[in-house]
Amino acid sequence: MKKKIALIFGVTGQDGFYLSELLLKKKYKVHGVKRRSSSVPTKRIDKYLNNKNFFIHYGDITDTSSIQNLINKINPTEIYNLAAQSHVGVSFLTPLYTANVNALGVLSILEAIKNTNNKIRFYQAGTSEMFGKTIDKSQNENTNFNPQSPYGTAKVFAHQITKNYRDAYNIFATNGILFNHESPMRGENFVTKKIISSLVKISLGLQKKLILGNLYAKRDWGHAKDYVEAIYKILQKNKPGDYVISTGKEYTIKEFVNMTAKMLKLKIVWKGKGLKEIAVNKENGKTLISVSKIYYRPLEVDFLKGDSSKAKKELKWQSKIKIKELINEMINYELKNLI
Ligand code: NAP
Ligand code: G4F
Repeated sequence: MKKKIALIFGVTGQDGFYLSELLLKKKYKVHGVKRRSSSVPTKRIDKYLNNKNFFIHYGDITDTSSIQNLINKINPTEIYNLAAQSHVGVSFLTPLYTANVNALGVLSILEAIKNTNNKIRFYQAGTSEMFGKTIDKSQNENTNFNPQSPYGTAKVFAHQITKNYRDAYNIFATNGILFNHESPMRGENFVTKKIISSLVKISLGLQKKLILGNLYAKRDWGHAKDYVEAIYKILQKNKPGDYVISTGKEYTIKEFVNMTAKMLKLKIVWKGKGLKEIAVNKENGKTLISVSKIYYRPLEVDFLKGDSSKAKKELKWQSKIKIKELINEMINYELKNLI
């Protein structure tokens, strides 16, 4: 049988790392797109660079010509669009840029598919941030979108335009609606990675303090390795569709801190309220964690908890890795990299 060919935009990111691993195991030829950067952007995917089925190309989803040229050259069976300015907080500081990449970039890929080969299957990396401020206690494919950031708003456009190209041009265009997923490969400025890497250093005496923003937002955190399996399954269905991918469990940021501290045997006690809230070391009274306004966002998504019943039924997918296993793996990765 002819090898399937995948083209991944966003291959250098967290999900790009795990998706490449999965597709290479499934004997795909994997083509990934990296952006030009002044430093080496392929740190995460270094280990694939010598694989004879892995190919890397320069490109950018805001550059329509580069997308069109890559599709013409590679003629992929499947395109996975993981590329995005993926930080919600940063999207308030760079709203036009975020819209350009996260909304128009997606339209450029869809246009290129339409004009080249409308048999190419397409996955768009949608997000629970599209639900934003919601009244539904848990969110599924029928929950209304009410995004609270330039990031979420741009992703709603991407979601809708993907559906639009599916219906108008009969393209196998699909949307994942993925809730937060983390791993040792997570970017440094997302809250889970920041908490774990700081508390590991604090526990070893290598850092004095961790400063966070809103401790009371709730998130539904899964493992990226589980979630790329769902992404793959979405593209293997007979019909294109949209799927919520989540664990169905939610925790506050403070609960995440407490779980991490406990695993590191760091004894902390919380004191105070609001911007004055702190966590002190129970043994010596020193402040280990405090709160600063600089990490608050102009608007917050207070809670997110997914309902993945559709994915369970139609994709036979379920999140496997539990939150404590995820934290444990992330802690061990940090420790290994400090030694
Ligand atoms: P990530 O680690 O931030 O990776 C984003 C990737 O997009 C990187 O490879 C980045 O390249 C690339 N990129 C950014 N702008 C680009 C552009 N203009 N052209 C081409 N590539 C560009 O994000 P992730 O956690 O892997 O997430 C993957 C996708 O899923 C993103 O679209 C994100 O919005 C979405 N998502 C993530 C989550 C989550 O919890 N992780 C949940 C829902 C949805 P550089 O390495 O050069 O920066
Ligand atoms: O880790 P976060 O930055 O992730 P956020 O905003 O939920 O977005 C992530 O998940 C989305 C899926 O729902 C993705 F679409 C998106 O690409 C990204 O992967 O923040 C999580 C929560 C927020 O409520 C934030 O206000 O943690 C709160 N928080 C508190 N202190 C902090 C901090 N967030 C960050 N990044 N840094 C802090 O110091």
